[in-house]
Amino acid sequence: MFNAADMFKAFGKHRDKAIVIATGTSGRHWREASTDMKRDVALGGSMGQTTAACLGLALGLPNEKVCLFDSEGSLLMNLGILPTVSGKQPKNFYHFLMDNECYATTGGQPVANAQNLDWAGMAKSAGYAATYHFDNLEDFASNVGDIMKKAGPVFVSMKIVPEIENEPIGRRQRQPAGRSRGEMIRDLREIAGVKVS
Ligand SMILES: Cc1ncc(C[n+]2csc(CCOP(=O)(O)OP(=O)(O)O)c2C)c(N)n1
Ligand SMILES: [Mg+2]
Repeated sequence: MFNAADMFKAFGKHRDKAIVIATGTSGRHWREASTDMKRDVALGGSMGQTTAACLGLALGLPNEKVCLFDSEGSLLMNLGILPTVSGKQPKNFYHFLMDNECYATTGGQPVANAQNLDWAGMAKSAGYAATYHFDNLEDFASNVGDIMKKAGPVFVSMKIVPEIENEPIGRRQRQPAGRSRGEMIRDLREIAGVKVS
């Protein structure tokens, strides 16, 4: 397993102009690593829906690379999205999975059979163009540059150290406010070249 913060630092060197969506407990570390906030899209707590939303972004913005940092509990809620992605073969879609083997946000409840799931294998048999699995930072860091040059849909499974939240939600330290939804949509429209009069 490796830390999300280190993983994001390594990825950030190869991000270039990609649009990045980081979800799950560990997704917050992307904020420290990102150097282009205008190309970061926040999807908040849309558990089970993030992968489909990002497929939509990739299909709608075919000239932009779309990188999703997904979480395994969320992906499990909508596993049928894997063949849906493959059926569309979006060349610009990079699907990273931060597999921490638990539902960290809600207290660390175990994900069923987490130690034995072969996520890259599932993506491969669903029809992704390229699939990878990493359980240490060194291998990830030395391969991520080449991965970002591959034609998608690419799936990258990573074993990530869980950062379990045990405080009741109301007592948790609030994350500093990022951009508002309106600002995010304005930036996406600019990227897409959509003019609003
Ligand atoms: C539809 C739905 N069900 C339940 C929740 C509550 N919930 C928020 S995060 C979370 C756990 C998410 O686990 P995972 O996707 O593995 O991300 P992690 O917390 O491990 O980073 C749950 C159950 C939710 N937000 N939406
Ligand atoms: Mg998880």
